[in-house]
Amino acid sequence: MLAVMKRLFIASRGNPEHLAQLFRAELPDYEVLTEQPKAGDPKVPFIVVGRPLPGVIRAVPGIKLVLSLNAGIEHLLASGEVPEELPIVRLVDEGLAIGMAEWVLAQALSWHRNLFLYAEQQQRGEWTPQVEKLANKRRVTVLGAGALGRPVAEHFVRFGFDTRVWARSRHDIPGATTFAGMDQLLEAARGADILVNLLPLTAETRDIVNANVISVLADGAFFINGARGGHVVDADLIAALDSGKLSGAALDVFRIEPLPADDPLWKHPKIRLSPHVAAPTHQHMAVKEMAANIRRFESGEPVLHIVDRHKGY
Ligand code: NDP
Ligand code: OXD
Repeated sequence: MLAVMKRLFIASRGNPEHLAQLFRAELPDYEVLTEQPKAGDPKVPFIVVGRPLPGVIRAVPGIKLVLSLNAGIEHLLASGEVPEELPIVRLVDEGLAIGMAEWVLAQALSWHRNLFLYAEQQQRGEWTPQVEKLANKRRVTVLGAGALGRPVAEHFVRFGFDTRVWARSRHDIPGATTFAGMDQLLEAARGADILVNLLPLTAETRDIVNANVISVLADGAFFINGARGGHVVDADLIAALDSGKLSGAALDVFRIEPLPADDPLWKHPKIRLSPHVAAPTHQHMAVKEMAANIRRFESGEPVLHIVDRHKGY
């Protein structure tokens, strides 16, 4: 057991009191602070952050571990607010995985079974049945095989889709065909009827969904983005929707959030938007995961889900 001070600071921009109560229930032996600790105060080894204000993390005396309230931590890395030597723990929990799977599958199945099309037909009072295919006649490619990509791919397999998964390293996902590395990106995406993006935003993955990748998809494919807006070259996406190369897109994330009122994505007839809600953080579940990691740190066990700064995720 390491001799760590049992103090935790929640640096949430909103009202941190609810989170503090949850932490107090999980870690009853801890002092949970919601006011910024200062130099000279007793040490506070743990900080829980969403999007911290400048200087907040560095001002915490004796800080040892930064626990992110988000799965994606590119904003923390880009901000320069977390000193190089300080480990960052990303949020990985079942709530996020279930939420993302629900959102992605809802979009994919709605497109696959022409529900978007029938909703438009209903507006016109039109009765035009489409040729309905079964899932095993559709190919899905999932970009990312991590905490969110893997369970999503497993759901596609369960439904019977011809499922392909692309990641940095090779994964074994029963029922799916897997691909690894930039050299195999186009092979993984080739002929896909549905492309799902669940990558982290890094220097390597920024702009990865571009005209090149879209060109190898099946004609009339559907694109689903639950990861980050910076993965997509919006001009290429719009051009592909306008030309019919893509028949539609479901977007939950954008380069600028909230999406500016004049952004063409708002009004595009083939785009379905949601306001970054695919996999919201369920605080009671997230707190359990974070508390378990704090206990691991305390007892000298390896902390889970530490960000690899070199890889950027
Ligand atoms: P993980 O870090 O668990 O998984 C990332 C996956 O991407 C891994 O399989 C990794 O490969 C792969 N990958 C990373 N870089 C590359 C690369 N250069 N080439 C190929 N594959 C790569 O992330 P999560 O699954 O937890 O989250 C994915 C993203 O979802 C988050 O970063 C966040 O942006 C977004 N998100 C969105 C939410 C929303 O509400 N819309 C909510 C939560 C997260 P490997 O396995 O080989 O390392
Ligand atoms: C996350 C998110 O990364 O909300 O957790 O997108």
